[in-house]
Amino acid sequence: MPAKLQLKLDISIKKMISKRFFIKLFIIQASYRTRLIFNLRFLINLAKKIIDHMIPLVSIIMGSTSDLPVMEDAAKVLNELRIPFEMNALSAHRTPEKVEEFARNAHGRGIKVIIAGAGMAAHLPGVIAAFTALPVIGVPVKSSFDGMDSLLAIVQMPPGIPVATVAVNGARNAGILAAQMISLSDAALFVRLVAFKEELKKKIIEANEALTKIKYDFKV
Ligand code: C2R
Repeated sequence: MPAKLQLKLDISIKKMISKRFFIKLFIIQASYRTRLIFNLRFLINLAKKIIDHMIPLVSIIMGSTSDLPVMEDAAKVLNELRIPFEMNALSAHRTPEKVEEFARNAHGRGIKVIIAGAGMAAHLPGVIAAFTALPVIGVPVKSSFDGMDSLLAIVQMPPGIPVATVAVNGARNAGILAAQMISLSDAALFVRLVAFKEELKKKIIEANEALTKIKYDFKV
């Protein structure tokens, strides 16, 4: 084959190869781009779904909506700690079947901790604890006898069916305790709780500074 013809042939082959190479490269790049866009879209949609349909981890139950002024302290602290929760009124006395149904299904719905508050003959937390192996935190609500009736009804559980009882009207502590339980398997929440406790220290330091400014003749 004459040298000129050979040279032309070589050039056209090279051109063909480089064209093909670039086309292939373009196709590969395009497929990666679409895959990346697809993955991003998938992640954005997932995040939206999680935000829109948060699954509650804590269930706050109260014997009556008259307990709400106390029980909303639990809701407030769970909100501060960014823990999804639900809130409902149920009564072991007035709606016993509903209490059983709720307690039996709570674990299956993804609930990790139940906070149950009630006043007077406060059987609600104990009855819930009887139907589920989930941890139940009881909040004695003060409505009569300074809350002693509900405190004793909640705290004096028979062996085998514990209810972690907080102080009378101590719904905020119930919320914090629930968060601490959940943080055992949620490292980010544990970090938030450590920061939360640090804030409490600051409050006492500030309170002591304020106390030093109060003057009495005999205060040293
Ligand atoms: P109302 O204000 O509705 O009359 O209720 C409630 O928690 C509330 O503090 C008065 C009080 O009754 C309490 N209650 C219970 C239960 N159901 C309602 N202790 C229960 O099932 O234990």
